[in-house]
This record gives sequence, structure tokens and C-alpha cells, in this order.
Amino acid sequence: MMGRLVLFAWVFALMVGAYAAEHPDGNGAHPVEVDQPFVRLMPPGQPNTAAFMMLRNTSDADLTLIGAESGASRVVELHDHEMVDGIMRMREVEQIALPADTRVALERGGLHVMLIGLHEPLLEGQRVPITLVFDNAPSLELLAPVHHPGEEPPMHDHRHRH
Ligand SMILES: [Cu+2]
Repeated sequence: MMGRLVLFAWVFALMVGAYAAEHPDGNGAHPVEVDQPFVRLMPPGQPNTAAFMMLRNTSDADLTLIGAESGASRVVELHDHEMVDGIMRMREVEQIALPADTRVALERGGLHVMLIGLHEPLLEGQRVPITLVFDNAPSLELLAPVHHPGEEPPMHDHRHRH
């Protein structure tokens, strides 16, 4: 019995050691990098908006974004766009796959984090806290500045305008 306890303790210590080796400065080295996050400024009275960003899975393991949280709105959902009868519509998706060593864009007309039921109107330049939740990586907190739709940072050489 005692031997088994010691074994458990030893295996646990090994696991903690492995985690520390992969994350040398604590929570600083997350396997997912987030570039240029922003929240779209909506006209006054509009209760919903969306957050966009470039996600990069820098690890060699497949990860999955399974949700997002924010104190700014009542509900936060992962959304995608799809064409239905020639009209672009948003729909909720359960998760967003982040294959190993791959970039995934959350961008206008595509995947995004939907903020539904804003508690207060957002102001340009304000930074909105968003937490990304993954299936097999620690949650990641970020601050996404609010941008006027015409002044969003360019993500690609070609920008889709609808
Ligand atoms: Cu949406």
C-alpha cells in the first residue's frame, strides 16, 4: 500500500516536472499564440458584436477551441458563417479545430467569437477581456481592443469585403 502511494507521488512529481519543462515561465508559454485580437465597434443600441483574431497552435499536438468567456456580455458563443440560399448567415459551432503547427483565422465573414447581450455599450479603444477555453490546453486570457469597422487591423493581403 505504502509502495503504491510512493509510486503515485513519484509519477505525479514527474508529470509536474514535465509540465514545468514545457512551460518554463509558468503560464507565459501557452501553446496557442493570439495575434491582433479585436472586437468590432457596433452602432449604438446594437446589443451584440463579434471578436476576431488570428490563432496559431505552436505545439505539435492538435488542440481544439471549445468555448470562450467574457465579462462583457451575457452569452459568448463560437460562430461561423455559412451561405444559405445566397445569404450569409451566422451559426453557432461547437468547437474550432486548431491542428498542430497551424494558423486559424477568426475573421470577418468566417469564424468568430460572438458576444451576445453586451452589459454596457462598448467604446472605441476599450479593451474587452476574453478567455479562450481549450480541450487540452490551459485557458487563455486576452484583452481585445474595440475597433471601428473601418479601422480594423488587416489580417491578410486580400481582404474580403461584403
Ligand atoms: Cu456571430
